[in-house]
Amino acid sequence: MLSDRMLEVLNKQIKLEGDSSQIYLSMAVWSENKGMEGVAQFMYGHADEERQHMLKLIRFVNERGGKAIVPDIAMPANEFDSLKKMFEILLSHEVFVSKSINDIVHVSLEERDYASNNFLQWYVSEQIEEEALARTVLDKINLIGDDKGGLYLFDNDIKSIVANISPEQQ
Ligand code: OFO
Repeated sequence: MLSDRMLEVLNKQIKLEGDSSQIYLSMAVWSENKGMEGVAQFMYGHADEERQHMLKLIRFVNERGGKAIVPDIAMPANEFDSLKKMFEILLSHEVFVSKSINDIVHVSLEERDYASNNFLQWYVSEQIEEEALARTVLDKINLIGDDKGGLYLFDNDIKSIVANISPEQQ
């Protein structure tokens, strides 16, 4: 059985994962409108991944006898100054999500809820990958700078990142 405190922080995280999905979806739309098909594909795929993160938490809360709260849909930013700016926002969002997961892990220890602690380890590892991926992509964008040819290749290359994301990671 989940404690009230544990239930509260898990439900907050459910909302955060739902918001993440919306953020990526908005970035997918922006990229598609700018003709960056590869980036759009990456973002659409990631929006689905975030929804899976939300669902995994929902199922866990219910399995532990709590009541998962399905969050409202908040409208994310839908205009970005540049591709670089968009990926900077993405990275800082993932850093924020990692911090939130760490805080929940901390609560699970304080509550002596080792089942939740064990479950949350998956999110801890996932966040390491999410942050690393965002950093890698941003590094590539910084390397490209204003080179249009480089941007074209980048848009193509990012499709292979989508293809390499294994189903277990989603
Ligand atoms: Fe759910 O990991 Fe990104 O936000």
